[in-house]
Amino acid sequence: MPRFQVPRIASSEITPYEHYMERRAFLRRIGMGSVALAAGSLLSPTARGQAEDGSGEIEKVVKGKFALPADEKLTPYESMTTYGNFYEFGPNKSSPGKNAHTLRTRPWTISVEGEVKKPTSFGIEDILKSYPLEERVYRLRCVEGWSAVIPWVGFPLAELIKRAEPTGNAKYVEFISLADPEQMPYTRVPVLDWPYKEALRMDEAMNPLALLAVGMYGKWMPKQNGAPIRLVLPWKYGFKSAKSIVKLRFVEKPPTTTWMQTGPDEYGFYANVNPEVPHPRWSQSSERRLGEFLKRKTLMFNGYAEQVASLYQGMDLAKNF
Ligand SMILES: Nc1nc2c(c(=O)[nH]1)N[C@H]1C(S)=C(S)[C@@H](COP(=O)(O)O)O[C@H]1N2
Ligand SMILES: [Mo]
Repeated sequence: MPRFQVPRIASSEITPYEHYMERRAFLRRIGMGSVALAAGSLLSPTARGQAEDGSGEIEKVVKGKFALPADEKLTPYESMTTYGNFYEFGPNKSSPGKNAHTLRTRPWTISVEGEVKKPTSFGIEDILKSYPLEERVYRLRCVEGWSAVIPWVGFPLAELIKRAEPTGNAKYVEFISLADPEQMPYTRVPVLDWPYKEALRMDEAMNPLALLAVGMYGKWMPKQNGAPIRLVLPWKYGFKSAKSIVKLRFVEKPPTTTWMQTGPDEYGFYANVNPEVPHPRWSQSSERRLGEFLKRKTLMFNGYAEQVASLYQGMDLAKNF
């Protein structure tokens, strides 16, 4: 993964979380939520499950138990939709924001296969009807050294896995992204080995922090951020959080993921955020939050040690990076 410069965004552009929540509550009261939040778009608030991506406020979001970390501010929506990685749409941080509009997210089917009692598939609409959505403010840290704080909207991955009824042989779960050359121009080029694949050990996948996200900032997921459904694993480097997922496969053997295949010495299976284990080409001890000037120290497990450290007890994290 090449390394790029993090753009500097004036701190005056960052909305403090309380202001953001107040503004949203206010806009909702006056019935203008989606208008104002869609940055000028004149769409009326869309019914749940009928939304277009990146537009329309999501109704009925429960405020989750994960609030904004103390002393931290939300990353501006504008930065999160114009800066990021989604290699199916191009090699630069600005590519997804420019190119992802060709992604078609309806109809969208997710299949569940492998070590499950009954392989099945369901549409995104079924998913949106089946799981209550909650908001969780999570840090995200990219392996390249930039980070962000984002209010995601989604539901626990564990809930979907429970309903899939994995067999006793299911030790890992793979997440496979869409790779359609007609919609994703860079899947015609061997930038990576398509489709994009990620995986978790079952106990990691069942951890309550692991989220399947369908929106952010109170709105449906923008295409460039992985619409209509993506992973969010806040204790791991950003590349583990696969976007635009079309398949979950339960398997017995440890799977090879896209980035392990691309650079086995640089990207491990676990990819836990760890300031003590440097990437072979750069340190992981500090990070620059999008919109901030000074670097801050990177926290073990990105600050989520309390929730996840027990998963890795007894493992040598310098070897299992
Ligand atoms: N399918 C797919 N998922 C992906 C990627 C990608 O290139 N393709 N990039 C990953 C990386 S490296 C990061 S840092 C995050 C960025 O997500 P964001 O743009 O929403 O911050 O998405 C991850 N998920
Ligand atoms: Mo990343």
